[in-house]
Amino acid sequence: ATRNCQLATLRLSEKFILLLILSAFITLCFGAFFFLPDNSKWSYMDREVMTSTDTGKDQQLLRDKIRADHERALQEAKEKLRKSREELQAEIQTEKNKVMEDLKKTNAGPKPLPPVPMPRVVGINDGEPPEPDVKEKRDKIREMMKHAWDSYRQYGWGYNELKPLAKKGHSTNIFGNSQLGATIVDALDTLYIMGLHEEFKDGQEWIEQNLDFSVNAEVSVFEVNIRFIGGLLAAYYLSGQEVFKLKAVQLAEKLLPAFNTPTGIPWAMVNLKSGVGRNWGWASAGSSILAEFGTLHMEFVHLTYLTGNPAYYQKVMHIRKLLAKMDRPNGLYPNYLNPRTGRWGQHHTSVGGLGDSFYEYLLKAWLMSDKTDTEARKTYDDAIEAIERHLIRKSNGGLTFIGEWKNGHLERKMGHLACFAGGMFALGADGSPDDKAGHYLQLGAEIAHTCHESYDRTVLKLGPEAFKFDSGLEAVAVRQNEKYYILRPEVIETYWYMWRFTHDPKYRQWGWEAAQAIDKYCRVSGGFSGVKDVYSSTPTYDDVQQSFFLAETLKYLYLLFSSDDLMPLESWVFNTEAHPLPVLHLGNITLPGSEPAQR
Ligand code: DMJ
Repeated sequence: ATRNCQLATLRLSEKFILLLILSAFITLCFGAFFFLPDNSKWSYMDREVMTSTDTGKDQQLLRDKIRADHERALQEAKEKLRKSREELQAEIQTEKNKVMEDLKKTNAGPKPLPPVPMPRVVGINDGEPPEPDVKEKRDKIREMMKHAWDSYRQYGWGYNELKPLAKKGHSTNIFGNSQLGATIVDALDTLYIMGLHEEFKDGQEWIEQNLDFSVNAEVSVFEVNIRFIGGLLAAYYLSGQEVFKLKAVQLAEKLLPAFNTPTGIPWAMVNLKSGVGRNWGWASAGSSILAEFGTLHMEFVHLTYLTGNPAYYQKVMHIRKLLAKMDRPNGLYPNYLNPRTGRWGQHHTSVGGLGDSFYEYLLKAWLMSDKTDTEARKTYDDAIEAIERHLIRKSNGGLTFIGEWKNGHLERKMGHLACFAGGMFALGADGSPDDKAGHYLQLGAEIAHTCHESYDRTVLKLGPEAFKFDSGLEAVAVRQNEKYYILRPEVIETYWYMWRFTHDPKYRQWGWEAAQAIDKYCRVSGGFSGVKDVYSSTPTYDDVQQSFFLAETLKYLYLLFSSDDLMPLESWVFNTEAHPLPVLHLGNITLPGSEPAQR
């Protein structure tokens, strides 16, 4: 065995030596080819080429090309070798950057959206009233908008809001710690409707270049939806500029993780970067808020319409279905719902803060669907009936008010926010059951009157945040922390709807009173500010110009002094931040994911 092994080893080493000789020979041949003078090589190749073709001209061209390529490659190599190490490194870096840029363009670029027919967009220009005195008022409102915008442009540009006294940017926790230019997005459609096109273009440019939602910020899902998605969609429908649609969709995608809860009821807040959601610490037992998770429908239906992605529609319909299955104390919807357990939190019902726009969006879902979403209409009618029975009362002085229901007890207090309901009742009058259209229009008028009283009974002629109907008090605030006015729109919003449905001149009169009071007491050189006490003749300012002042308050005032053909209510439905979205003729269109729900 040992001998055999030795023989095998010997045979192996012989083989190895033979292999070595062979490879040395091959290397020699190659070397000879490369080290031979150029001429001898080319003549060999020429011969080869000549024998394989007959056309001498073509062969010459081919030879020239090969020669030129060879020369160029040699030249490039020489130049590279002459370059310093730094130059070479810089070149490599430039190449790398280019590759990265190309990669970014292909990966992170906005996904193209499917083309969908543009809904009918009518009445978006002009609206000049025939009466010269009304036109004058309208011009004044446009001037106020200019002052609010220009001040923000000068002192707060890119920040969410403006501090008009400190003359610098401002933000609140609803936008996380981000600077998302909330005022720009919120104001765009008002600028457009007022014909302030230069300002609109300026805002559009900022959005194109700066609005980026890949930020580590924990934002309010509701606020971002109504102000940003609503604002961007309205700007898109009015101007037709694709950028607004793309930004709205990018943002909406970032909100979707908020729905990852055991019930599908979204968290109040979501981190735009991580997608982690949570609820407000102050909300009853970790609950989500009715007016927040119930105020997504309009924007989300439009998102599904524009993207073809059924997810948005399905999310909001899931919320609706879940609510429909739940027991409601006295037929009322409590403001708090736990997204983990799917159970109501504290039994507190209000048409003001925490509840308000949930009811508004039921009605508007029906209007926005060209009145085909009858499920939404029915839910609205039932909810309003319960509200009328349990929350709406007449004061001793004859003022109709909407109180708040707290664990079986009616608190005779109405918030400024609840004043929007006058407009909602009027808007929902047509189409209400049992021929109650007249009744709801009347109810709208009574709420408008009460809210006007809450303004008229103050020193500044501006309404307090909340007012009572108790112990001889009628429509006045009692507690110091309820006496402020922060440029809110709700009362003016109701005046506008009432004006559209009745043309009673008192609504224009009341709107003008409010506009004058705002101009007199809230205007400062750096914009408009909220005031801390509407009962004090020497106003102290809160130093915030809220973005909704430009989105809503000034827009509703402007529309109040315009003719009805501007933004006709048959074609447009205003979201809760006054961003107009066109009616979708859902009788003729099937939304992706909507098939069973529409029947
Ligand atoms: C706005 O952001 C919206 O109208 C919302 O529905 C509640 N109120 C504020 C303005 O007061």
